[in-house]
Amino acid sequence: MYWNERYECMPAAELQELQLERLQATVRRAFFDVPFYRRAFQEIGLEPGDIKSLDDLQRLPFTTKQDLRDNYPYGMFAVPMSEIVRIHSSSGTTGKPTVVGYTRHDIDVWSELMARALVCGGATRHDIIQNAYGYGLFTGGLGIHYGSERLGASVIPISGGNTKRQVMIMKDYGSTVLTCTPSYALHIAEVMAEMGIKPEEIKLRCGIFGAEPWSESMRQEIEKRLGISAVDIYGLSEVIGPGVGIECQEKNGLHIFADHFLIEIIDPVTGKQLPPGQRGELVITSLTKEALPVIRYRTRDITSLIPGPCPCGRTHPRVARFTGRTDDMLIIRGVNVFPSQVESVLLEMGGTEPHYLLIVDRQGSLDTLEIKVEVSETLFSDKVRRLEDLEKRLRHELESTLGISVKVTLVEPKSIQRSEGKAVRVIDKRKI
Ligand code: DLL
Repeated sequence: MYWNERYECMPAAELQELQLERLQATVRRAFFDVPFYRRAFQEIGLEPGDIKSLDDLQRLPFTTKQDLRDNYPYGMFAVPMSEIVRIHSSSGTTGKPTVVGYTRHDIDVWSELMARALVCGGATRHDIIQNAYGYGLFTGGLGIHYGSERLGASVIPISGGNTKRQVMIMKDYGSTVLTCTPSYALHIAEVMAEMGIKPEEIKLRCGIFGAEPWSESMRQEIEKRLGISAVDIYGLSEVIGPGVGIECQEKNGLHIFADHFLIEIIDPVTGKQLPPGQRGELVITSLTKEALPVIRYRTRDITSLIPGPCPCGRTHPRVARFTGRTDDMLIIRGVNVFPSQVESVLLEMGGTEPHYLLIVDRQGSLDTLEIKVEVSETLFSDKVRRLEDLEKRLRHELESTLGISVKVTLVEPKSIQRSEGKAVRVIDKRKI
């Protein structure tokens, strides 16, 4: 049930002591080995010795993605290049990608954390793990791969894409765990159904899905279609990659591995820490990273701390399912809209497929939101009346959830582009 019980279930006081010791070492390393941090600390008159308690974390300045970009590619590294054994980078959908580096020790810690994450998510060394996260600069593929090997499971390094082959291998090789983005899992399920293969004919029992936001209803949909139990895994390249946090079998929030990552939830506007239960931006400080220590890194990911202990026995803090990023929140006619809200409505209503696209545009001075959604095969061939009814019901439900008027366009099954990695859910024509 645990990979490393001593650390995963460490009593709170002991964990805090370890965190403080590691925080002080990280701050020292950042100050002495990264000119960017030294300058940032000196600007506010802060010295490493000033960090005397975990509360002093709040005295440290934030680090942003822009800081990494300004120091592109290697300027934030705390070790000489001769110590770097691996380079990855973030997906970089906007602007220059950020480049991250790992020492041999970093890779060792990452593999260990990934093994821990896989066990927490339900995998064992007896599993056959079909790893359909992309291998390459993206951290998903190699992160899961090294963790699976550390765990001692049998990993199939299939990477993303070639979906029919994914299904064939899943069936023939007897894969028991699938790792990929939730949107790709859904696509695999769809192709499996097209190939006439039923969930009972495969050995898959567990899915470890992340790298993009997904709703609780999407989990249920994927679980049903593949006949598995699915958990949510979180991470980001700037901090390490996958393995920052994951759900346990309780499926009630993601445990953040707090012996390696110190977390805060802040109000993204004021920068002040928020109490458990309140949604805000997740900020992470790495505690053991050598090559690229990050101090109070603003992830832009939105979540909240879940108060109280978890029945699984792990003492590490839990955060709620991510609702999106501060920068993928759409502001439409002054109202905040997250694509995940649309996803929940569509899945709860039924009659449609969980494939959708939000198209934001501007007519004159007025923002418009069109939601394209695929209807299910049976309904599509049905009477026009029923389609009109569905469209009306969807529009009503979406408008009351989002608080703005929307246009719903029902489109043919399989007409929205499928994802093999991170799904594109929004086209904002106002920015083009
Ligand atoms: O997506 C690392 C990863 C790989 C995580 C495999 C999980 C599984 P990046 O490409 O740097 O790294 O993108 C990181 O993806 O800041 C979030 O916005 C988003 N993200 C990652 N996991 C989740 C999740 C990898 N479980 C960015 N829920 C992060 C919601 C997620 N968003």
